[in-house]
Amino acid sequence: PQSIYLSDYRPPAYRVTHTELSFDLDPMATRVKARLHVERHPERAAGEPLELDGEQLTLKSIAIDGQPLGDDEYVLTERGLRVDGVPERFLLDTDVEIAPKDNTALEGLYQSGGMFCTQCEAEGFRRITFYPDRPDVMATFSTTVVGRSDREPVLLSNGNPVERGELPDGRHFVTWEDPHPKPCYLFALVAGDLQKVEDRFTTAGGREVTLQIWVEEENLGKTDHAMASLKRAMRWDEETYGREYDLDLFMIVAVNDFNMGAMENKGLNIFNSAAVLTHPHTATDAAFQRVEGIVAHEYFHNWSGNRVTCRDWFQLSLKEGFTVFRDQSFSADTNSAPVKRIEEVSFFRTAQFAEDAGPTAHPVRPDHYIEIGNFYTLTIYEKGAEIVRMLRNLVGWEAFRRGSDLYFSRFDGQAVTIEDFVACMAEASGQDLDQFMRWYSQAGTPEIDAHGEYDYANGAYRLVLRQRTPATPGQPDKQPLHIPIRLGLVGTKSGRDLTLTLDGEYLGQDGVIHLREEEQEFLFTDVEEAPVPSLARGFSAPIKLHFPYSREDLAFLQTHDSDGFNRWDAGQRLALLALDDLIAAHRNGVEKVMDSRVVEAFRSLLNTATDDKAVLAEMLTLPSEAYIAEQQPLVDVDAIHAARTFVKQSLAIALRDDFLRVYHENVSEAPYAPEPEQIGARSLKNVALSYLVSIEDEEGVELARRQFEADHNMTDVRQALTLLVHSSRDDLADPALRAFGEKWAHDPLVMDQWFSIQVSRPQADALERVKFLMDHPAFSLTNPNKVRALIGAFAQNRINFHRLDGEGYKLLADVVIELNRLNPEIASRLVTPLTRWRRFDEPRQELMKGELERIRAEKLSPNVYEVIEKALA
Ligand code: B3K
Ligand code: ZN
Repeated sequence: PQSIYLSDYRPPAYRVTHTELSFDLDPMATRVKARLHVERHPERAAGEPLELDGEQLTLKSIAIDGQPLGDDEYVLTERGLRVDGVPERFLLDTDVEIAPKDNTALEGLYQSGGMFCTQCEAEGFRRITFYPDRPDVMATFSTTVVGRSDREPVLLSNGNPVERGELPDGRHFVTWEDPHPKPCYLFALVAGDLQKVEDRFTTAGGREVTLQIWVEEENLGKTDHAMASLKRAMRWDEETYGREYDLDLFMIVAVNDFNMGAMENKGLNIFNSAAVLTHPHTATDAAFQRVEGIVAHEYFHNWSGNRVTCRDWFQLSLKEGFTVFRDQSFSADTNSAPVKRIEEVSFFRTAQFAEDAGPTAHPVRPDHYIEIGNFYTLTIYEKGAEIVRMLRNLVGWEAFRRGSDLYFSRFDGQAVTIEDFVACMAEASGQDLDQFMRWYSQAGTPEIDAHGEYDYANGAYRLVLRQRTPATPGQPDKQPLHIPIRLGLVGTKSGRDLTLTLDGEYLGQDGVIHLREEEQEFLFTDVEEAPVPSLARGFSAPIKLHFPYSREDLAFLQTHDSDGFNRWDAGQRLALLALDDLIAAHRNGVEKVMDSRVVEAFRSLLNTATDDKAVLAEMLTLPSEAYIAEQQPLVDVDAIHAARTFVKQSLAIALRDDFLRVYHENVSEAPYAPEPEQIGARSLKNVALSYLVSIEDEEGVELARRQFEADHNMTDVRQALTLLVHSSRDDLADPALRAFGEKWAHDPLVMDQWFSIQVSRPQADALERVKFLMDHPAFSLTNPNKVRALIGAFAQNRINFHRLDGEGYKLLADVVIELNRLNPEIASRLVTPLTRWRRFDEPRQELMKGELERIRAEKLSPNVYEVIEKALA
């Protein structure tokens, strides 16, 4: 496989202005007829050959302007089709055959259960028909779908239905027209025996939009939340970004077999059923929130992605980073904003930091790739969103909104670049964003070493910041970035934010300083008392910030910082310091002693009234093993697990009565609603319960058992079941698991949870359980959700995945080898934990590397090949 380079970009030789498609559906032999209205691109010379992408297509016929081409008038290659000597402007007709039923990669047209559906982004359309499969070719589409009236009563595609009718032999057809020019990656088709739930939305401009969610019959009761979320998102985008919907129909379809969360096809979003279906008894609070976020994300793409799209796939973050930022802002507005930010950042710092520090690290705008499917990453999405957030903060919301308006109006209907986007922001704000652009081209997480001192005599505080970005593959030397640091100086006497005066300029009590040099000094004057600095408030930049805080400083910030995010972060830092000592103690075989400052900090949290219970729940949550590992120079899996367990149990023993009280204070019989207040109370109660069960406190275990039995909602049931299964009380866990498994055998999304809970348990039998469950009738290697629920969840089970006998690694590698053949996109994602082998001790390194080499010896898909080569480089 060959790399593709951003620097090689050229406009296409030919573009397509209008695309007519007709599908005659059949599981093993679907016929696809395409008529493309083709013309030479004005920037390209005349006489160049027409080159179309096409994979796994059987060509039946081809004609230009109605004249069939003979075998010697075109060339079929491994990648597609070439025709020499085409006119300046012509109609191209092709007729191909494809086999959706055999399509286990779930790209292109495939069957999920009995239904046909498509996934074209990034390069799946080339598995449907011969086409210039690149985002800078934008055409209007007219699509006719023919199916069997009994098996496929519903036939959907993009845009509006314009004609339908019966055909002989029990077949029927529907024709769809999409008036908005789009790249083929936004094409969609769905056909099957589906039912719909319908609603309406009137846009600010008065357009009456019909909203439909299409599901299999048994899921009809699970669409309310997605529909409500959709309407909220539509209103929010009007009010916040001035963006209105532009068709009379908006459809969402739920499918069970789907590689990702969802896909923003124009007018016909296709969703992984896990990202759309909810019910209080089957979905947790987290799932409700995820559905809301994904529904909004896909809807927001209608502008940031569809109306204005990417020129090439190197620009992927143009649509993804911006759209993630938009969905994050939406969720923050609809839920508890501080807790949303805490969740985002804690995930980001665990998973994106690890990616940015590993062998597959890449810039937010990569400059080369082998397989674009490997670049739907946390870096492109989440770090891209952090960059957009920094831009918003740098230029301020009003200029950002003007920049956004400018971007949408200037580039409507076009395929553009990240420069185009940032240029709009620079133009609207008058700011120079040249240095800022380095965030897009430079991989790796910048580290800031900070120190400060208070000058009592002059009432000044001197803060020194030094930045460095570690080398990443292909980028040994890094340039300084423009890093906005939002900060406060918290007075140690008053406990309040002091006013910030920098170089005579008044910044308020919460200001932003700009680090642009490798090292910079900031001298704050008129600082009345000695402060503790609260740095990078709200995670104002995607950086690692080191400051030599004492534990007293951190305990102080945890109670006094006016920034909720940094209060939480101070607690995390304090816990990490204690964990560090315990990790060292474990390694050295020394007795572990709990840091009483952490206990006191928790005691005070548990005894201080709060109106945001969700934030309190986060503050009572210890850093995860994965996050702790991120902080270590070399990961000691067992020591981390032992230290974290020790801290958790010590807190539970010391504060047992407080946890018990908090539990009881937050039990509620009120009917379930996925609303912030209820969610906060439930998280708090469930965190308290997790402490109690961690020491197998009799009363705590009994509460968990009762919470499971009460069967009030899935959040509570799942937490209770998880705690029991992860404790050593198999006498309670086994019957509960059995009951749950039997009760929900018919519901694949609940069975996913049932799988995950079991294989993430810390007990030594987790691996055996994985093997056993792989033979369970509800498991299937061809269903990505099942693979994630069972194999993916096991790979996150740190002590068991990293077993010293290497059996965890071997199991993962076996599955990767199998999936490499069936579904390369999923295979290359699944292999990620093995690629991080350099982070572990010598014996584990050898074992992990051994498995990577075993995978490398296979005949690999480009997806897996690219990842393995990077991992072993
Ligand atoms: N744009 C899709 C991702 C599709 C990736 C396929 N390899 C989902 C999203 O980001 O909204
Ligand atoms: Zn997206």
